[in-house]
Amino acid sequence: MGGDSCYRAFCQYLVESSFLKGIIYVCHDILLCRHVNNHEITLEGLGWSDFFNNQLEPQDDSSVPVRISKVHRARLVAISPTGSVNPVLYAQANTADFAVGDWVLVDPKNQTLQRLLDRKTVISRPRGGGANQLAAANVDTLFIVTSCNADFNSARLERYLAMANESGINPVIILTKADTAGSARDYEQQTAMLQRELPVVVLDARSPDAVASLAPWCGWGQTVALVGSSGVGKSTLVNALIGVGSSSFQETGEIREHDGKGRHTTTSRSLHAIAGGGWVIDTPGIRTLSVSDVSAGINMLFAEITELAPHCKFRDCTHSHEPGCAVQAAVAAGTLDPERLTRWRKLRTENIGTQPDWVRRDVASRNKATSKSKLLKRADQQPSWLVFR
Ligand SMILES: Nc1nc2c(ncn2[C@@H]2O[C@H](COP(=O)(O)OP(=O)(O)OP(=O)(O)O)[C@@H](O)[C@H]2O)c(=O)[nH]1
Ligand SMILES: [Mg+2]
Ligand SMILES: [Zn+2]
Repeated sequence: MGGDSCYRAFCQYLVESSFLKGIIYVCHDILLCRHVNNHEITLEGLGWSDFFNNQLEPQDDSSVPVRISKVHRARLVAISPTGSVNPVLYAQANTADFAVGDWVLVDPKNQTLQRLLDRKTVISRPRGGGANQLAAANVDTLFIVTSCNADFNSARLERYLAMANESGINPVIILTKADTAGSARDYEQQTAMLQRELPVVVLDARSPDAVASLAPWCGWGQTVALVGSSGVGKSTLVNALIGVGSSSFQETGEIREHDGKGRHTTTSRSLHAIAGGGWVIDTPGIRTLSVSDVSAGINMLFAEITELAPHCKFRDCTHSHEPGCAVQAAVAAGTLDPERLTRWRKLRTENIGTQPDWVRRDVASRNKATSKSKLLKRADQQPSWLVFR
């Protein structure tokens, strides 16, 4: 091999090698953190608001806020208006206590992490042993993604909706792969009936129009997160939002031919700048979703049942066999879908079943007002309102 071809082979190796890609990604992270599409990053643009500002104490004067963009096993990566930061964990801190999207205070001299600020919203999942695995924090809009194919499942979408409602995150259902479905309109109609005033977007995630369809929820200071099964197109949408040529490009994977399921291509959560403004969190595909402690979210999701319940003869009516049941009467009159009632019962039973014993006992003995916040305050614990299994 002559010198020239040796040189070309070496260049080819550099271009293809993961070593070089790694260097490019690191450089990109550093550059990206100062500018997004030539716009200077500001705290407010990153999602900072009065909610966080009001948590600052006089002793925080020497600290600066940064936003977590990646949580690795042993280290955190964060974004700040002055660049990329690797917060140094204090002795007792564990990376599992932090979520992508969290705001933390660091000492600007040595990047030592000072403290975690309270979250506006959070999505979490139990890891077993009572501990929760955090999926994302401080999310404004949850894009619940499913495809116009065998992945579509009303009961699963209702679970995501209950979880978003409970956390105060604005839900939007994204129906991908409209290009492969004969009747995307049918999927859209079924979805729109799941909750009042529910925004539903039908799209081909690979099409250039996808970004415009999602624009109403993305923008300066806004954070959106994508959740859904593996293979529905979450990372494809992230890539569309962050823009062509971005090196924080997410890997996507073909779905399996025999059953149409994804291959769990994305394995960690990450925060990315949207080309048109705002931030997007990509998450790994979820296999099965169970709920826990989402009573208020279920009531909002099934508003038509919630509103009928006070008209039942018995205050603790289960809407199954009781005389004078307004909900059963609505089913008989054809104004309430019996399948909705079945799904409501299943979700509610599961939700009550996963609550701690002390909550169930308090709910059963209806002695006095036992609002959820009072119960939680008493037990001095945060709700685990979402269970992924
Ligand atoms: N035809 C079509 N294919 C799509 C669409 N959206 C995504 N795909 C394809 O579906 C496959 C899976 O897409 P991904 O973006 O990797 O899916 P994901 O939800 O991120 O999957 P995980 O990372 O495994 O959770 C890829 O081959 C995409 O090109 C769409 O709207 N139409
Ligand atoms: Mg993915
Ligand atoms: Zn009833």
